[in-house]
Amino acid sequence: MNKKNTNPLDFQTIPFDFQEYPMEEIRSRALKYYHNMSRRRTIRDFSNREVPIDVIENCILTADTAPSGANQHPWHFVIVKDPKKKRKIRDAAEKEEKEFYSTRATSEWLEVLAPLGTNEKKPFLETAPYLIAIFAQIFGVNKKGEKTKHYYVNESVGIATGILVSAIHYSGLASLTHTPSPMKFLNQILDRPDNERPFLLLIVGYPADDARVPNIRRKSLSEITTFF
Ligand code: IYR
Repeated sequence: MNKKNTNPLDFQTIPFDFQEYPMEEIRSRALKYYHNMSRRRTIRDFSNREVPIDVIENCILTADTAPSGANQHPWHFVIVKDPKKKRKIRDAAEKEEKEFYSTRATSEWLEVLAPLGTNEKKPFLETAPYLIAIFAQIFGVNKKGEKTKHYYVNESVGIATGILVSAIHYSGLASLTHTPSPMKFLNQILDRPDNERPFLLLIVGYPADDARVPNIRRKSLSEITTFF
């Protein structure tokens, strides 16, 4: 029989199944992962080539392994394949983007976007096989219908999204992190409740055969780090 728990901090634990590798292997895994992730690019020219749903499902299960504040998993993923829904999302997003590019964006903002060649046209919202709308649950709702507090929502959903982007790339597909702004229209089109705020729209699929990407560079280690 288990000892009775009298200490409130003595919550139930299970042994940790840590996978230990020899140091040479750790080195080589770190380098290989880096080389693999270096090949990831955000693409905007998508093919309409099909992607099996089980691949998407496994990438989402991978995203759900993300750490989250108080282990609350404050995220919800809506996977959109239905052409009618995609059309509605494209129409709404292009309406907002038109506003953004013609009036809302500051000239300073447009200047930094110029090298990326983005504009208000978002054909990929219909071309790509899947859109994944990621929602952040800014608060929870318990069984009695009462609001419950969620902690570190942005950090948690940001990490889950990063893991999702990485899983999609590792699987051999491409993605685009798209943030039409504002994107509240996603709640209405995708029938999500008020406690969920659209966080990001991820476009997933294969690149078009003639896809091109901006000629940008990544930063060097010394530009992004300080060691003590
Ligand atoms: N949401 C717009 C603008 C845009 C903003 C940033 I910051 C980008 O890195 C890319 C685009 C759009 O999707 O076109």
